[in-house]
Amino acid sequence: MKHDISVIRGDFPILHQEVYGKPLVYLDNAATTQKPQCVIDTVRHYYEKDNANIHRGVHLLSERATADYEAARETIRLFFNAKSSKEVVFTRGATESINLVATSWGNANVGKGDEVLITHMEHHSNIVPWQMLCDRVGASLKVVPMNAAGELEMDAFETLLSDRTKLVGVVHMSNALGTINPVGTMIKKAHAVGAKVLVDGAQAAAHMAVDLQALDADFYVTSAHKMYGPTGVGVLVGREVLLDAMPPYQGGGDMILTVTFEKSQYNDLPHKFEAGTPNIAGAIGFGRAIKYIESIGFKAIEACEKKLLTYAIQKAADFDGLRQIGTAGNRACILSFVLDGVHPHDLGTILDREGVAIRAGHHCAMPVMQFYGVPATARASFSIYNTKAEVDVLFTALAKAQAMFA
Ligand code: C6P
Repeated sequence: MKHDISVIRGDFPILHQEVYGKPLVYLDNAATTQKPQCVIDTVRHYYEKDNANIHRGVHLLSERATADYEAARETIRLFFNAKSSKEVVFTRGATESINLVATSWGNANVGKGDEVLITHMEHHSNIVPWQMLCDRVGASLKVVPMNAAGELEMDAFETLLSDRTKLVGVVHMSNALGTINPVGTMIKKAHAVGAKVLVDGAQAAAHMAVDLQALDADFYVTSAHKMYGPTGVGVLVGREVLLDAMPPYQGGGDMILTVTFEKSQYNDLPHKFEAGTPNIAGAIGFGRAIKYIESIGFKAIEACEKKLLTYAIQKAADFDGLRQIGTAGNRACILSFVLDGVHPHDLGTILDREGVAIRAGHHCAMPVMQFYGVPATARASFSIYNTKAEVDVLFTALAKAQAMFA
């Protein structure tokens, strides 16, 4: 479909407001994207017409809620080209998905002397659960270094891989730098030494097509709220044979077939990993968000977002005193930077008064900040509804901030 910016902006009611008397320029999409009306309507419709618990009731509302929840799972399966809906586990989001794998798969498959290999540009969500696992079982955490541009050192990656490597955890697209990592190549090399691979797709999934069968990842995780969907819901897409062999992550309702005081028999996939009442409205809203992405198509999304990023990068290069943090050849949608003489937090506050929402901080990627020797960066992150005119507003506001601190 053609990317008609005015139609797309019209889909997002929140964008049409003023903050501090200025038109809102929302450039914090890596933190969370805004929601189109169709997603808002879907969640609202669920609560107005269908609200019931799933997989339990014999009444019509429960049947409708269950059918919509499972239909959302199928939509997500098709979107990621997973082999089976058994491979699509609803979670609270990318963070919970990684914790699930690190706990359930990790406890069963990683032991003393083994290694977990992650990269220097991981989000804390893809560092801390592995650190916790290594502490529990006596394994070591190894880190693939990156270069000054914010690209992984692939030679070092190959050197670090060995038959001790049990798992490689890698971010598909860095939230702090925008770098898109060569995950396909990394998966092949990791598999060659017998390691499994978890790809953190929290940022990537809204910006590029992900074909999990082609990619051959063992685990892929993401969050709906970065893909125009609701907060508090996401998925773990895992290889069926691995998920099947993994013990449950949490015990409770819906994840069992039978329970006696002596023993419980666990439910089939994917329900084995969905203990308790899930975020039903969220999952259904996630399915609708994916249909929304599909209605635009990644060809149009990538073309428009690339134009916008190229424009922003050029403006940044021409801006005196601005240092870009992360200049990888293959990157998407993120402009991370520091401005001479202005702390990123002050910058965030001044920009806010100009109507421009960015994120300032360490972006839950403290090792990236340590690498560049900065406490924080300012980060503008773009989405399908942003315009060049908004990028201009950002840079006008930056000039104002610079002048205030001069
Ligand atoms: N990054 C950002 O502003 P959750 O919180 O579970 O939805 O997603 C965690 C997560 C995992 N991996 C990556 C690459 C991420 O970017 C995030 C979330 C937000 O950059 C909030 S810190």
